[in-house]
Amino acid sequence: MKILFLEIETASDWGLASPGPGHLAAFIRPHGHQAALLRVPKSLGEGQLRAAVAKERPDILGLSLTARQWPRARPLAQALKRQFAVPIIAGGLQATFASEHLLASGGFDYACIGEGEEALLELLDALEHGAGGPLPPIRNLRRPGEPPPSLRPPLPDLDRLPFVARDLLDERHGVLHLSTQRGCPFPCTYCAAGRIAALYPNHRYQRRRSVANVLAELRHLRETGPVNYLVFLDDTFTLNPPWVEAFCRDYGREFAIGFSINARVETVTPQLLGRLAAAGCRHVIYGVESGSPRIRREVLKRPTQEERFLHAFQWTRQAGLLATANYLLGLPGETPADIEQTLALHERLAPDDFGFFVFRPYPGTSLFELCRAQGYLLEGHEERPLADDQSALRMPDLPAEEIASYYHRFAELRAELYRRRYAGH
Ligand code: B12
Repeated sequence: MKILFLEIETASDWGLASPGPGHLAAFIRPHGHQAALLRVPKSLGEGQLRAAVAKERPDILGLSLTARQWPRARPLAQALKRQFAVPIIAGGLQATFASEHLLASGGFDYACIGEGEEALLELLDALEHGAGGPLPPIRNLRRPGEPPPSLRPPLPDLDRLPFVARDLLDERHGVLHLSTQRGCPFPCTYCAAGRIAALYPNHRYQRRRSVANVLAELRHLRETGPVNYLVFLDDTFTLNPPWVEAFCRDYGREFAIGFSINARVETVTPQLLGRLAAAGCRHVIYGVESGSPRIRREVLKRPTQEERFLHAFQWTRQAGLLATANYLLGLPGETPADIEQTLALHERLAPDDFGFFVFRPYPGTSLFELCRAQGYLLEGHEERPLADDQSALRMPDLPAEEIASYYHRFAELRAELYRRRYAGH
């Protein structure tokens, strides 16, 4: 069977394609199935898409979806369903946490809930060997009009998985992306990553590859093509300090390739940052999210002290690493005074760079439920493609126009930072 994954693009070009299909392709190929990926940029019209899909002659179409991709994926899947007599399956967080809504759209035959490797393989095998009649139920796969399926346990040992099928990732310039773990143990209310574990109440979702397995992939990559820089995609790379120290020791001995990680300020120490820097780490990205202690504590469930942020940024710079801060704007219950506190914290942190994002409630998260309960969600919000500065919420104390104007203020601050840095004023 041949599965064609469609990468539904939402911005002009994100660079990297979704890694999910790369993991699935690596898993199914040794069983005799084929996988390819077709990027669907915004400029590709419906007719061109039809022609490109037809040329690939797939037996099944697969879409990996985040909330942001859904508004564009929905009409495209509906159109493809009318044109092609092949099943269409969606996976990823949108399919996992909004499966009923997704299947009710009429564009999809299956929604994959949670990890997809074994479920997709079982489906492809069943399609190949079935006589075209109805298929038996497959764990993790939900069909239209059916209740949620039972889930198989998470894959017990990540070291036993094949390395990601990198031909599907569309990486450029020798900048390669790696995951060393699945799952994040923190209960942040805005993030779906932490909610995945709750799908598996009787199993441990948090798993990490061994250092040896990660290094084996890197050796293989070095032999296969250029490796100029590594980006670790793990939500929090700095979990489990003994693992990180072992990685730094072994990686540092063998590789001289710079890399970036995501971290949480509570998980770093000057010692750990020093080890990371010595091993080749160049850049640490921290989620700061809000400068308001009330918002951090009550809304985000991240009761980090301001001092901790200041220390972590200081230690990061002292270790010779670039520190990036990410902020969220327009959180439920936020007031202009809270965002002013974010601006004030930003000034004190003085990060080397920063990202700023208008908060979007993602299905599966507790903030999504809170927004619904408070009546903050705009009518038809799921289907609405929103510009970067647009909020999906209508809140009495923080109008959407004010959120947009704070977004532009952050954009101006960033432009100013770069002007100061490179133009000297
Ligand atoms: C790499 C990455 C990116 C890359 C590429 C992703 C892309 N093209 O969409 C880049 C840098 C481009 C990116 C951008 C953004 N990202 Co991003 N990104 C990630 C990250 C760090 C890793 C994804 C990954 O490798 N997962 C590992 C694989 C194995 O897991 P998986 O994708 O869930 O796949 C498994 C299952 O879901 C399932 N599955 C997945 N797809 C499919 C398809 C089929 C057919 C089947 C059967 C099964 C299946 O099987 C897979 C294997 O078990 C995740 C965080 C995370 N930990 O997942 C965030 C994450 C996906 N991103 C997120 C966000 C918010 C964004 C941005 C909006 C950021 C921003 N503000 O600009 C943009 C928008 C992306 C977009 N396309 O619209 C959110 C999505 C939240 C949501 N519910 O929608 C996440 C979860 C981060 C977070 N915790 O908030 N991102």
